[in-house]
Amino acid sequence: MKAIITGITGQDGAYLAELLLEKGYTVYGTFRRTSSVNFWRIEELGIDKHPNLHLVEYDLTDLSSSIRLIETTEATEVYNLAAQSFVGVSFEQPLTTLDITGAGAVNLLEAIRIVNPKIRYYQASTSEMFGKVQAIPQIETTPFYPRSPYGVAKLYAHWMTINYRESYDIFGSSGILFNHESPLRGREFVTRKITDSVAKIKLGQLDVLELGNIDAKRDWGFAKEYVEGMWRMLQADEPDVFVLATNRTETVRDFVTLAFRAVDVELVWEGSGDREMAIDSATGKVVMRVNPKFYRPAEVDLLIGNPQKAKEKLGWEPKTSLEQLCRMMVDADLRRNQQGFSF
Ligand code: NDP
Ligand code: GDR
Repeated sequence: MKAIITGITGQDGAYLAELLLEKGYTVYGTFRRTSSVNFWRIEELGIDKHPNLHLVEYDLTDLSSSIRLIETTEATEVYNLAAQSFVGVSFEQPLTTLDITGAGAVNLLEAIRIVNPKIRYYQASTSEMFGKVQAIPQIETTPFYPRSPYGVAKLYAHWMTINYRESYDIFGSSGILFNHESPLRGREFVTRKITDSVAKIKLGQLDVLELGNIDAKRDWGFAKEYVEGMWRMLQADEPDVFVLATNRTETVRDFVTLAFRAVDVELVWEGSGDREMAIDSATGKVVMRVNPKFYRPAEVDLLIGNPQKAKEKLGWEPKTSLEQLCRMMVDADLRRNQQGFSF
């Protein structure tokens, strides 16, 4: 059992590598050449020196590099997790996002078609493809309406995966994953930005957390459980499309409340719109305020997914509640900030 994971330096790549190593796979995890590569996630999981983990330099935008990767590793499963995955940045860098997040997937599909069409391929699709949602909750057959260059690029990769399945009989499955978070989440994403800031405020290292649209509603699950779903998709008899989600949605504001509650701070909310803020009820200090600089040109207002198909066909279901997830993230950030480092 040999698997390639593109994007092993990311949140999901690290958890998936841990899972596959536990299952006895040899894992080829790809990373990009940068001036200082950061392996903090696989180090935190304690798998960076695992004898069956091979770190391979690779860029998804390079077809020849993709062909070599498939050829030299002789992998039987490919999990394409690499992406420019930050929605906010995709508005500033739409073409780079298209190259990596959209066309990059086709480099891998082409390499599979050329080198070994028997390889099973997982595409990291996203609830961002539903964008301006056409139904509540969203399921596999809900029409798509992406609202960002990221969402549009992911939709292209999603359909190309289906196209390669139908045209060349390649086992390509897409997981339409709703937001999934963890202590390994990047700090640019809202949940981790919140938990890291709450930890810093608790420790007296920061005064106030600034956020953009706190009315946005998201369906947040625990990343470690979602990578198990990815693996199950590639063990199924047939390639398919599956939604992984919790079927619960909350606002960013609710997540802020939960995170402060995890450090025993109850909030009082004041103002509205651009002037909304949250005050520590015990001290009277402003600990969160809205800053319009974090607004996006177009927003996804509400996401909530029904994972019934994954439950029935893959036996997958989420287990960790949002309260548990939030507390786990705040605890990890308290520990890291106490120790004086936080990635
Ligand atoms: P991260 O942003 O944490 O990780 C993305 C990974 O892609 C990093 O390892 C990054 O490397 C790598 N990468 C970026 N550009 C390239 C490139 N040109 N060539 C090779 N590797 C590259 O994302 P997540 O782990 O959160 O998500 C994994 C995948 O799932 C992504 O495709 C994301 O879009 C998708 N997804 C995520 C969801 C979520 O809620 N987390 C929900 C639905 C889909 P580097 O460290 O060098 O930047
Ligand atoms: P999202 O995640 O765009 O859903 O994409 P993100 O955490 O960035 O935003 C969630 C919501 O929070 C609002 N928001 C802020 N977001 C950030 N990052 N920073 C802020 O200060 C802030 N204030 C409010 C956003 O406007 C948004 O509505 C994530 C990524 O992992 C994608 O790769 C993935 O495909 C989707 O989840 C599912």
